[in-house]
Amino acid sequence: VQVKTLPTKPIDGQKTGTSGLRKKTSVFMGENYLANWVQSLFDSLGDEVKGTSIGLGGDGRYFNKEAVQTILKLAAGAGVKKVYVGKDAIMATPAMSALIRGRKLYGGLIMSASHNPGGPKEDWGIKFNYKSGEPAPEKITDAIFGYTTKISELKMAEIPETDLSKIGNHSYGDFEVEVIDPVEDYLALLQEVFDFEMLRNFITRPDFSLVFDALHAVTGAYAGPILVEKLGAPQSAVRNGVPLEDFGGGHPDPNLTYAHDLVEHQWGDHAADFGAASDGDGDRNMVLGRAFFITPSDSVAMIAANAQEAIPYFKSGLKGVARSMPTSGALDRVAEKEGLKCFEVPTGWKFFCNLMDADMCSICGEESFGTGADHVREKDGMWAVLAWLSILAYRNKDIPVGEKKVSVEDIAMEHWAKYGRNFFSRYDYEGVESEAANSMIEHLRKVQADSKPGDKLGDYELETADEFSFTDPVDGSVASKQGLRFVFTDGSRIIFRLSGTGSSGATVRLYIEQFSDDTSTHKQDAQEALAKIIKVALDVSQLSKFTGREKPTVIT
Ligand code: VG1
Ligand code: CO
Repeated sequence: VQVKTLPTKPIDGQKTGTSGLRKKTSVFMGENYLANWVQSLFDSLGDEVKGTSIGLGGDGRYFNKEAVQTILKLAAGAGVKKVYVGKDAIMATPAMSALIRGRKLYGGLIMSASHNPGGPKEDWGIKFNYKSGEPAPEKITDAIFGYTTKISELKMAEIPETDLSKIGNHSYGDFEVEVIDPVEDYLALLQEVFDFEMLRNFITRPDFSLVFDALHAVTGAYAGPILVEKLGAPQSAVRNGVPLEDFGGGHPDPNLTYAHDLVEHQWGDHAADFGAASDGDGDRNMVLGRAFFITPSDSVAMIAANAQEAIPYFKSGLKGVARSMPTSGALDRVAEKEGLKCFEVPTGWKFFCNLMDADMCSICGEESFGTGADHVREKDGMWAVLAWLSILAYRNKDIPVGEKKVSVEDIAMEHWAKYGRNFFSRYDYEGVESEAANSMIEHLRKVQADSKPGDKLGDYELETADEFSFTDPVDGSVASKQGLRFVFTDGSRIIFRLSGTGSSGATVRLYIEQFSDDTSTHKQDAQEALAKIIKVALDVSQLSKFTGREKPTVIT
């Protein structure tokens, strides 16, 4: 192909956060904004990327289809041999991870701002996943950022627009584009992980019902082929199942606030036995029973506790488990009882991936509705849904139709009776002024530095206070300043950190956890159980004084 060299200039602020680069769509649509970042990515990969094949796709949001054409020109310009693009530019994040691994690709680009709203006035984003399907490690994202600050030219191949609406091959000289079905490889992998026959038998029972809310995001493209066609769920089980460029005006974030339709349904008269939702790019999940919420920190623990029995992929046991630091210790309790290693990493899926590559961890999770396993190197919403359905199917396989089944709530209550319950909640304060948020964190740093074991915060006695820092046990890399935490002698914790996925302003996250092994408390509402310690957290941080906020935007 003919490659044209175009002059460009560095643009400020192209630093990736927790998961890729996210900005307002209009920013990305500005002159060379996207091209500069993608060129910097290819520059940082250098000769290594020449002659390789990569994947490309996204969550269906506004501007993705246009962005594909720019990225293809730059890929060809960088000497990439072939790009596999999802039809209609669709590819869920875990599906991209599966594609990279399954087809041994060099890497893949995912166009998504995940759970952030989409549209011309909302957010856009892009992330790069590397060879084993994992989100680019900081070594790569730092290098990309370095290049964005000194970029001077774009190398764009002169190729025509590729029709993304049809599956098929396109050759432009020595550069190839193949438009592929975004579901096929991923579904094939899920069929290796789960017992689809057991799932189908269970899902088609006349006394079982399920609803899945795709929130008009990418899993709309997956729920039909997987849940309906393969597993026999009725079409009506899939809600908001058509991916839309603006997610129907909604916030494609599967939590109790933004997935309000589903929540209403599950707390209403026609609730299904099982309810679930996924986010913009299909890596998050929310699991509900009838009027019952499984907090993600519990979800990963409950899946880990049941995986060996219910999921063929884990039939010879788990290699280990891992959670992000703010995620509750429910998983640690399972690990301890079952004799498994449990790792604690910073927030962000990339920190799990070395552990998985080194066969040290099979299942991992984050409190932020991310759950997954080492079949891919991303959190995986549909995997979590099928994991829960597998547990239900397994537990109900000998219960005749019409008799009382084991419910989501039963599984949770039994789990807590056995391992104790880690009450957990997260308060998000979105759209806070950056300066105010930073001052609050500075204040907390001081409080932390001045505290010592035995100090009293309210009724709680401090065991340690620190700023979380992580040394990767596999490659020794260090990530510091990953959240301020106050741990009390009874095991309760309060944690503060700032979000790294916003597109403007700051989001303060406050995480609260408290353990109870007294079964008589286990039915309590988390907000009630945590009321006292939440007050301590708000007092110690002086959050309302710094941010002017009396209430969080989102509580999960
Ligand atoms: C948030 C979550 C984190 C998650 C990340 C990406 O990051 O807290 O656990 O890995 O989003 O998820 P932050 O820095 O905003 O707290 V996704 O589904 O938005 O790619
Ligand atoms: Co996501």
